[in-house]
Amino acid sequence: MTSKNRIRAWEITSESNYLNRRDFLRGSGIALGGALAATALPRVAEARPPELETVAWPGSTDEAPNSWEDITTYNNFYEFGTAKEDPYRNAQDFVTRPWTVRVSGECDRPGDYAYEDIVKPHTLEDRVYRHRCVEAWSMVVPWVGFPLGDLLKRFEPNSNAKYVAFKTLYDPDRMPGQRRPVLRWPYREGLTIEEAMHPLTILSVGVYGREMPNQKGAPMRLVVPWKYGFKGIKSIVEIEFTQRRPRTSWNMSASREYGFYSNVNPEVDHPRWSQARERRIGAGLFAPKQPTLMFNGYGEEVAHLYAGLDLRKNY
Ligand SMILES: Nc1nc2c(c(=O)[nH]1)N[C@H]1C(S)=C(S)[C@@H](COP(=O)(O)O)O[C@H]1N2
Ligand SMILES: [Mo]
Repeated sequence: MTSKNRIRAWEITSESNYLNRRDFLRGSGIALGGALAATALPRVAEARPPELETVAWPGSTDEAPNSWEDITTYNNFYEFGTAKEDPYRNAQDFVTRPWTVRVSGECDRPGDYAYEDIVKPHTLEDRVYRHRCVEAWSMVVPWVGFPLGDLLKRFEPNSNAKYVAFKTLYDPDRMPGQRRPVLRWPYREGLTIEEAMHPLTILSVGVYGREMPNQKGAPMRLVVPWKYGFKGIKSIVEIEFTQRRPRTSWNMSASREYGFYSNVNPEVDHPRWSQARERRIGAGLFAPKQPTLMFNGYGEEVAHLYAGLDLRKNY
């Protein structure tokens, strides 16, 4: 079934609440601060991205997704600024077509692939995942995507491919945050080949049944639900199969704080704060923090990937 002829859980819950709330606020002229902080942001010209044809993924969490507004106005995307609302403000005019991804390294089908070549052969699924940032906040996001492994297999990785490295676009004219050395650009991330092939790991091309909003990582980004959010590299232009473990941006800037694995782990604190609890964005100002789950709640599916590893050392 496609998105045209069925109602998805979030269509009856959060998105329509979101629309109603916006209409209500517009009608009444009330500006609510604090609890609805995002609503009080000065509006920028925001066009809703086009709808996509999708199917529901049976494994989605049944937690209520965050509103469209939460997931598109509270973001980390340092290429567009370091404040949470900067990507919403500064990425609206970012043009992501045409878009090319360079595939290289230990595989038999390297080359430059257009966005369409990458996405067209795959069935797009609505996958609602918990999303946990290392800053101890979390959301529930209705991603649109497909298993990254299904894509990677098309490039025919060889037996030397032990890791997969990703890079974000480097273009300071289009990504103004790159004019300052906040990170060493381009943003880089990496996974072991087993992590990259795991069926929960998706290449995401949208949220809420629509194409990816720019501030969320258009046109395509990684989503690894059992890892801290920073592993989810946005606006990918390079995929490389490597024999050696690739360097990653946050590890390069603060290796004591950000390891290669970055599995969500309530028992291993960030050196500067506890990781035992998290604040659910949108739960309201006075909502208590909730306990963080090992592997963000996906342990049954992924713990075997780390059998025998000391997770205190391999953070
Ligand atoms: N290219 C790029 N990817 C990135 C980031 C970034 O600054 N640049 N921030 C990361 C961090 S820290 C998080 S928590 C998630 C945030 O994703 P979201 O805005 O969809 O919540 O994106 C990750 N991917
Ligand atoms: Mo993050």
